[in-house]
Amino acid sequence: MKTPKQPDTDAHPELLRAWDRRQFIKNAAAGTALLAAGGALYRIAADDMNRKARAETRSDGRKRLPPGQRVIEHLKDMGGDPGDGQAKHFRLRVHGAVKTPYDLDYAQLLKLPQVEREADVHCVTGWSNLGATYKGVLISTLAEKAGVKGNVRHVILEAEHGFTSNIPYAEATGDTCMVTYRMNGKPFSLDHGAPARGLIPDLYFWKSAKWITGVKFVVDDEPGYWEVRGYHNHADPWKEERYA
Ligand SMILES: Nc1nc2c(c(=O)[nH]1)N[C@H]1C(S)=C(S)[C@@H](COP(=O)(O)O)O[C@H]1N2
Ligand SMILES: [Mo]
Repeated sequence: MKTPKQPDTDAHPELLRAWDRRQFIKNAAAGTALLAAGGALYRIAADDMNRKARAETRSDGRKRLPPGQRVIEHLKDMGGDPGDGQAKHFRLRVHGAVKTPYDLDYAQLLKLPQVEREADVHCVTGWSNLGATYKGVLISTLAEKAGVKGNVRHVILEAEHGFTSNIPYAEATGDTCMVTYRMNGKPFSLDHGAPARGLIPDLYFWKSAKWITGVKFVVDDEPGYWEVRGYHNHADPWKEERYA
């Protein structure tokens, strides 16, 4: 990899401030400033973020950055069909092969045990967002309260307008998988799933249903919206399980 070179700040004095790395990475990732004058700078800063991430190893021994991914500083809006985004209309149905199905409104969701987890997310289109803090209720907490039957093997996240995603039960009940309503202390914007979304960080991000309306525990798998449209049923980023 090439060593970053300081830009010609005599010719482009406006780049001086941007050369401060933190400031620059922020601007570059927001896609705002400097692209015209600073195309080269943009690449340098991105190289730097990616080099750092590629050198890191997770506590589970996997590389921080899965193959074929590059780091960006914010979630990109990947679209989808939103609900109205309002907490007062939120209902989460917890159901399926369980002893006690139940509905939660937003206040009831907040009364369950809350967790905060730092997580990396990886979009199948090639971007990753690293180290954001998500707050919410673990899917394992929802499962426990429902009394999941012994033969359950899959979890279906359900969202507004019929979107679904399917996750193996053992993975969906992992320590970072949750229904989340805060990212870095802030509510999600409507584009990103307000008032609450699923979060399954260790599978490609399409599994993380925005505008979540239900968590269903099932015995037999039910491939979801993207899974029946050519995407991989499992979606492990470290195995590049992108397409079926
Ligand atoms: N309800 C719903 N959730 C969804 C989607 C969708 O279309 N509808 N798209 C998925 C995809 S393909 C991705 S990559 C992520 C993107 O989340 P973001 O827009 O917050 O980055 O949401 C996932 N969750
Ligand atoms: Mo996606």
